[in-house]
Amino acid sequence: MEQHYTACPLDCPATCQLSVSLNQDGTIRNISGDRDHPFTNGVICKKVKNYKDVADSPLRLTKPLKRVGAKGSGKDGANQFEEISLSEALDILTSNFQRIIDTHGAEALWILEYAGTMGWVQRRGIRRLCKAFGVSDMTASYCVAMPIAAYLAGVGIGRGIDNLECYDAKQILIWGRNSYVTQLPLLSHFLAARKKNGTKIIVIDVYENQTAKLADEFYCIKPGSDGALALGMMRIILENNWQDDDYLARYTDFDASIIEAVQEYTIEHTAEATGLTQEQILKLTQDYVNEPQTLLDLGFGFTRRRAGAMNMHAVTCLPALTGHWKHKGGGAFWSNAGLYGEQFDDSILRGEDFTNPYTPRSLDQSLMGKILAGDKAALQGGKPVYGLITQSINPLAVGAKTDLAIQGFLREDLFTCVHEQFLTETARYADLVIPATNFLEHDDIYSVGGWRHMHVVKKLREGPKEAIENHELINHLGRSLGSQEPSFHRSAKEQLDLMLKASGKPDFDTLHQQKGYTIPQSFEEGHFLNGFPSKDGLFHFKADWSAQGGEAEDLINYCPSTAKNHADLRTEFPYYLIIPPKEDRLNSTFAVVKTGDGKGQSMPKAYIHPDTLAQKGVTSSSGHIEIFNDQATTIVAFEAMENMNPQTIVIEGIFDKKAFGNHSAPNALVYDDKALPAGGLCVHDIAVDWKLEHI
Ligand SMILES: Nc1nc2c(c(=O)[nH]1)N[C@H]1C(S)=C(S)[C@@H](COP(=O)(O)OP(=O)(O)OC[C@H]3O[C@@H](n4cnc5c(=O)[nH]c(N)nc54)[C@H](O)[C@@H]3O)O[C@H]1N2
Ligand SMILES: Nc1nc2c(c(=O)[nH]1)N[C@H]1C(S)=C(S)[C@@H](COP(=O)(O)OP(=O)(O)OC[C@H]3O[C@@H](n4cnc5c(=O)[nH]c(N)nc54)[C@H](O)[C@@H]3O)O[C@H]1N2
Ligand SMILES: [Mo]
Repeated sequence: MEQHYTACPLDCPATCQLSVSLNQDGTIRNISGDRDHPFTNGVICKKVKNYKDVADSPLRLTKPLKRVGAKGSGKDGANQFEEISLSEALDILTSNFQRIIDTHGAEALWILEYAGTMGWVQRRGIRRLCKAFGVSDMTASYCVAMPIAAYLAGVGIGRGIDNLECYDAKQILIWGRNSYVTQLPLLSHFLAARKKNGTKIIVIDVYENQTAKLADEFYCIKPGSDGALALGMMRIILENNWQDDDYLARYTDFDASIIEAVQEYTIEHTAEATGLTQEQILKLTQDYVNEPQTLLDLGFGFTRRRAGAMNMHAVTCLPALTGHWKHKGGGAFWSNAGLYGEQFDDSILRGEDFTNPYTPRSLDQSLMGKILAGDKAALQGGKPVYGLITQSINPLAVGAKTDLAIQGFLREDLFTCVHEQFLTETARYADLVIPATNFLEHDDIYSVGGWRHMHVVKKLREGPKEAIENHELINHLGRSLGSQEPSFHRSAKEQLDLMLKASGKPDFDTLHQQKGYTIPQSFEEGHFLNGFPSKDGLFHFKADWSAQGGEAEDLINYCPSTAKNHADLRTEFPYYLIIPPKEDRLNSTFAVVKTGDGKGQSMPKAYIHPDTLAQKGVTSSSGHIEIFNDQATTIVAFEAMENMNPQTIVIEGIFDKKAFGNHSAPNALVYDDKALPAGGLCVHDIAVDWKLEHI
């Protein structure tokens, strides 16, 4: 059986290199992790091993759908549809977009894209509409806005050490990342390092997640207290003179003002803020200081909150203070997103090379509910949105305030086109649904966020006859709306070839032949030993938040002592709800086949501390609870969990709304208040109350 080289298109930092065999009819026979790839190393997660359940699902959309009847007149208050041909669908799309441009101007159209496919050309090409016509652009903020702000403020770029240095590390500190669930190949390297070298694995989280269960030590802290913990550790380090003065002088902007700033974080105050004991804080600090070869593996998880960027910045100060960056296996890693920006110039994919390109406003995806509701600030004082096209995103399931966003889609004066593989929650509310190809059915390149490799993969089979790839749909729209740009006549592969050439890299076929491109990185570059990639070459303890999107007045310069969680600002809802990823699904991608109502399927479940249950007189360790705040109410089964922060409730995974009966899905409880300094989706910063539900 022929094994084909391809890559996982899903939004996980591992971005595994896959070996796929197909049946004669093109359906998937087998998927495995490619052993040739040093980072994938033959390991893939169970869900992608079974990805054929999604990629070849009978639920796959094969025909375009047009809304019939009034908006919201279908089952469950969504729309009703009839099947139409692809050419009719393309005509409807063009005529509606043209009508809106003629009536309101192109600014009244908006694009939305995100993480359904991480392929560069299929994902980024939609932005050509903004450059060619002035269609409103989208600010991608969901999970990247906070960590990127933190990295730009301190390190100067979003990249870090080579994760495979875990084999040189003596200790790995996994901070706010659930690697077992969210990036299994990396964790399997960590576990192999432990087996081989006795490397110690420490986890800092707010509940005993599956990664914490495998760790040697687990520190369970209060949500949002990571900044306080880091500053408390810094105070102990400075008090004991454990800092690396030479390193600080040569590589950082450290001065006496930092010593002054951390004084507030006495061990008593830090214990109070984090919920840890003083002994724990001291031990963690000593263990960190005594082992320069400590790899800090920083997750998105602890940044998904109002002050998440500041908390992450404070944590990145630790290896700078101790000089751990200098050592093999030492330093920190969150993502290598910035490395690809240095290596590949994607401006051709985005249409930035167009003649007289427009620079339209860019509306924040995390504010979709407000934007569709006509909120002036969210619209940046510009036109309301009258037309929308989405690709590779399911915003009515994954965003904030999803009930409000659904109301937006139901607006009579809004035209929505959803380009999708499935009739998702968002597609169900669209005026027009166009079937999309999947990763086996188009060419693309995929960057490995967790390492330093670009996969370059070719289409392996044809998609459904009436499906169209993202790139070709945008090509069609560009041409039919009258653009003369040659870009709208090029294939995905031609676009990629031009991009690779502009980036000084071999062409698509050559790179495909050699199974992608591993970015060379020296020890010095990975560890910033020639200086940090900031303007002055220094690591910044003193963050200039105003350069990262503003609102500096809300923050003190370099420490988050004034910054609170959104949840702390709503005292009438005293519990913290966090809604992180779950092992058997990836964002909303598997929710279409794992609906939570089938036999043997995983169901949404809330983990809650027995003391919290006791606060409301609940003595059973399972049952159902209603969880609510001022935005929405959801209902889920609960299970008591001892090893978690007592004020916290955890619901893992994104499920179809139907799994919550007549109630809202948990994302409806997510606020769209601004995360500092540059926005983002605060899925782990939700204030709620709860009560027992008798069903
Ligand atoms: N409760 C909760 N909500 C969250 C999060 C959380 O942890 N908890 N995490 C947030 C984060 S970090 C992220 S990144 C977002 C991700 O949310 P999204 O960006 O919406 O990502 P997915 O749900 O993976 O995929 C969206 C859709 O893309 C479609 N798709 C896949 N490939 C293609 C393609 O080639 N073309 C087209 N047209 N469509 C395609 C899939 O069918 C899928 O329905 O969710 C956020 N929402
Ligand atoms: N199986 C699976 N894998 C995924 C995804 C998925 O949906 N399913 N989504 C993918 C995407 S888009 C992304 S962005 C990544 C995200 O992956 P991660 O970086 O792992 O982020 P999360 O899973 O959101 O959160 C990780 C941990 O942070 C913890 N946490 C929450 N608040 C705090 C806090 O204040 N302090 C500390 N210390 N910890 C806290 C949560 O309890 C959770 O255990 O995963 C990717 N991988
Ligand atoms: Mo994400």
